Amino acid sequence: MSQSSILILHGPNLNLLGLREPEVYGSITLDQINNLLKEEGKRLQVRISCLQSNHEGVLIDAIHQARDNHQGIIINAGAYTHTSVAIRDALAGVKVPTVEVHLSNIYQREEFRHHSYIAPIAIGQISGFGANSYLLGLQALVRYIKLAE
Ligand code: CA2
Repeated sequence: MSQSSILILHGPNLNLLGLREPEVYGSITLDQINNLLKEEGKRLQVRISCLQSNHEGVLIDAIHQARDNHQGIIINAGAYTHTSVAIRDALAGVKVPTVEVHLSNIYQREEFRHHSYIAPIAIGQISGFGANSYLLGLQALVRYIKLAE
């Protein structure tokens, strides 16, 4: 059987990781996180594709394309987590199993970050473990996909 393919989506401002506000989001860069995910992908025998965008429509187009090209999605939608019905609708529409991840623990932060439009349509959410949130999310997603096969 051919390898599953996982799409990693990073939302707005995550390109600044490691370059600004290290006290909130740590010193790791987005490239470093993507490299860790690719290494973990090799170990788990899945293909990893990574995309960061500051534009809601670009993220939505990538979600639509995932329907035919990927078996799972890991998404850190950044601030769109708390605002975007459109990203939620796209994820719900394509029905590709999705794990929502956050570097910070969104429930320990401002009240407006406590609500996620994505959480109700995701298979699960991992929040607060820094870059490890992505790796834990990937492990959980791959296990979910393999159990469903
Ligand atoms: O904790 C997370 O992963 C967040 O998704 C990060 C978002 C925030 O809006 C969410 O509430 C929680 C913000 C990403 C912005 O990343 C930056 C990195 C460095 C400098 C400035 C912003």
